[in-house]
Parts: sequence; structure tokens; C-alpha cells
Amino acid sequence: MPLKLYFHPLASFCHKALIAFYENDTPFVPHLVDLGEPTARAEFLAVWPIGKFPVLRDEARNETVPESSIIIEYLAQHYPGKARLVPDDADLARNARLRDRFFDLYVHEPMQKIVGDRLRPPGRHDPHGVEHARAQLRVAYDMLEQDMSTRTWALGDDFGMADCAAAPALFYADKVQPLADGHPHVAAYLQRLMQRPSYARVLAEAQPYFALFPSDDSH
Ligand SMILES: N[C@@H](CCC(=O)N[C@@H](CS)C(=O)NCC(=O)O)C(=O)O
Repeated sequence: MPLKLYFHPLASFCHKALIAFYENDTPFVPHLVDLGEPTARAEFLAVWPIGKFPVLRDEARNETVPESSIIIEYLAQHYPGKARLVPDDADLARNARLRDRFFDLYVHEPMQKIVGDRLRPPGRHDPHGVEHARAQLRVAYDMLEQDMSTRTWALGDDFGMADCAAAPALFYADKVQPLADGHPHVAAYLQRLMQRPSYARVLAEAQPYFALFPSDDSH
């Protein structure tokens, strides 16, 4: 099996890459990395010293591919399937990348900031940073509410890369800043994403790990 994915089932950016694999039933070997385990951590850092997953290793092409968006692009280029996650049309592809960036930078990263702050030890919290992240999420939610009032998926009718990015970003963002508070179209979009078989499978596989998620600020 030429494709090996370094990942963790709870990790939101790993969800994004897994959706792309499952959309096309692309075969791969899952390699679960426990970053808290020193040997596993050292082995992973030898592959990608930045230490963030997902990372794809393609032995057949002797390529190491980090970054969730780049993994999706790589699969679309070298292991294409029935789901065209990156559109062939250049303008549509640019739009897909813009929406992908939007979800990563303005939903996913603020969500990570809020969740990450819950994991900090007492006295090391960053309330200013968390408030900034919450304000960023509010702006992103408002923009999405308008977009999703007329669309099924992020770009319209076809599920694609931007939806892979949206699913985990909104799933976890909703836990720290609920969408139901004034964003019904985005909340409905999240429901569609969760019911999509590829993401439903990712969530089912993450289920045994959800107890590790810091569900409130008391962590
Ligand atoms: N830009 C990266 C972000 C990856 C990322 O933040 N991964 C998190 C898990 S969701 C991670 O590896 N965290 C471990 C750490 O920072 O030590 C991508 O798109 O893949």
C-alpha cells in the first residue's frame, strides 16, 4: 500500500484529509500518532519536524506531503476519484481554494485558539487572544450565514475541498461558539456535513476519543 497517513482520529485537521480519502474510497494505511508518547512523537518529528498532522507519505512517488489542503490537492492530482474535490475549471478551483483558506484561517484557527486555551495550565491563559478569536468567529459566522442561505455546499451544488475544510472547522467551532445562536443556515450546513457519509465515518471513528475534548473552560 503506497499511501500512509500520519494522523489522530480526534484531530480536526486530520478529519479534513480523511474526508477526502473517504469521498473517493482511496486506499491508505492509517498511522495513528500519539504525540504524548515520546517514541511516537520522535518518529513523527523525523518525518515532519513541524510536528503537526495530517502528513501523507507516498512511498510509490517518494513524496512526503504535509498540510491538509496540500494533501487534498495531491490526492486530486495523483489519485483522482469520482469526487472531483478540486474543480478542473481554473476559476472554480481558485474559488474552492479561497473557501478552503477561509475555513482554515477564520473558523478553524480561531476555534483551535479557544480549545487550546482550555488546555493551558492555570495562570497561563490568554483571555485577550480568546476574545479576539471569538470576535473572528462571529465575523466568519455572519459571512457564512449569508453564503449558506442559498447554497447546499460551500461552492454551491458540488461537494468539494472547501467542504472538507468546513466540516471539522464548523463541527468543533460549534462546540465552543454555538451556531444555533443566530446562524441557522450555517447550523443546517453543519448538519448536512455531518450526515455526509465520508464525514459521518470520520466522526464515528473519532467517537472513542471525544472524551478527551476539553468541553468547557474548567479544563
Ligand atoms: N495547517 C495545518 C494545521 C495542522 C494542525 O494544526 N494540526 C493539529 C491537529 S488538528 C496538530 O497537529 N496539533 C499538534 C500540535 O500542534 O502539537 C494543516 O492544514 O494540516
